[in-house]
Amino acid sequence: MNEKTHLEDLAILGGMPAFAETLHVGRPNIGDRDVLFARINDLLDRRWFTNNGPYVQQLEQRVADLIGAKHCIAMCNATIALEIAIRALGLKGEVLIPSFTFVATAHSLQWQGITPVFCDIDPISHTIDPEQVERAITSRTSGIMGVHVWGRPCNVEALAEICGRHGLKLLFDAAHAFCCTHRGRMIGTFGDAEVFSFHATKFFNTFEGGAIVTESDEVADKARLMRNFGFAGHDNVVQLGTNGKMNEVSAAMGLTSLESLDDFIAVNHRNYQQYRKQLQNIPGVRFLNYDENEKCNYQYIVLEIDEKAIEIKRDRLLQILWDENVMARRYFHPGCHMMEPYRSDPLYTAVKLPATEKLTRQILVLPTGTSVEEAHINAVCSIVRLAIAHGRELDARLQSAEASAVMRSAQGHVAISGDA
Ligand code: T4K
Repeated sequence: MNEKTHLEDLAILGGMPAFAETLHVGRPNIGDRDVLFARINDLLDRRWFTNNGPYVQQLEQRVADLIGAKHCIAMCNATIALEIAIRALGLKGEVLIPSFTFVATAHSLQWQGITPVFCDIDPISHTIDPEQVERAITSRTSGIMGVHVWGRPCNVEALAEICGRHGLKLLFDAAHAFCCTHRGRMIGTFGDAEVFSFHATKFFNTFEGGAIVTESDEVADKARLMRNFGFAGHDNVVQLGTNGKMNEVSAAMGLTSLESLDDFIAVNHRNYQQYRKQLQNIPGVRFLNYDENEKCNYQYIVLEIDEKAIEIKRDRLLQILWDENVMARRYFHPGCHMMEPYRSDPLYTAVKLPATEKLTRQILVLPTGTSVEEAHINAVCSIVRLAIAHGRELDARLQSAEASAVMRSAQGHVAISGDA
């Protein structure tokens, strides 16, 4: 793939796509294959595939040690882990959450008849705004679920203080924040419980997977029971439960990936610095920085495109990148409150979240991870820079091409109708 310097090079104007093979956001990182296959062979020999097997137990211990948390309960994915954490904490009624998050955060509540109450975010940190949270508390509120979006921590102190004052539970959706710190302390150790995602698209993955981490023996005990149908022993079901168990192949992947964690972070950090060098000084584009004094997984390369300051729309830029086979993403457009079932529910008609709605029109997430190389980043950045530098001309040319296409299709329609 080559860097692009002239408008005519762009695939959207007829040039060759920069990438023959599609470049994705969220390409999985893979540890040592031989070690993984050896582990899978072992579990096949053992014929112990799931139900709290030895690999799952090892993974839980290693994650708990890494985080410095008392308990880690591995799950089949983070969505089920959130649902179980919500029940184990006894949340009910209303729970305050951001709308600027992956829809699983909201669904995990709604799925079990709890009302997600959407609060706006702080436009700089992209995390839930404690002032909005405080204003949204009612007599039905039982808790707050903050989301450490992009692995950058919520304002945990302010949220904990509000929870303390109002007697609320504090849960964190830490899906993005494995191996990140806040003020030097590992994420996973805040609030009443936190939930990680180990989905394929996360920097550390178990194919599908997730975990609840907590300091509370009570929450951990409940979560373990709920993960396994409420079984407290053979034939002894002591409460309602579901199936949230992680299987042994996933745990084998997790144990193997843990051994390469530092390499994954080093590659992500290098990619992040390279992107930052090339994109941080473009007027109208805010490059999202990570605090170098904290540990971070650098899994998300995030741009905020200010459509008023540059003369090309975010969605146009997205379309240009897709035509180059760069599948950039606009997480978390359009915001949970604009998705079903929330959008059509009269409960949410009056919800106005200006900071969230503005941000969802601005975000562009670019590919990183161990499958992304220096030359890829140079090519992606050259496309972004070229499109932005010639925003007005590009937009005008594409608009006129689109208008001609509409005209041609309308004429074709008339001709066909005429034939008939
Ligand atoms: N809370 C938050 C804040 C979250 O971000 C998430 C998940 C959750 C909770 C729930 O966690 P889990 O229950 O999933 O453990 C993706 C992921 O599917 C989702 O896990 C993740 N957040 C979200 C941010 O991203 P989509 O809808 O973007 O998935 P999809 O299929 O479009 O894949 C994303 C990109 O990754 C594509 O460009 C292709 C690439 N990809 C994907 C897979 C699965 C690969 O290259 N290989 C793969 O195996 O949601």
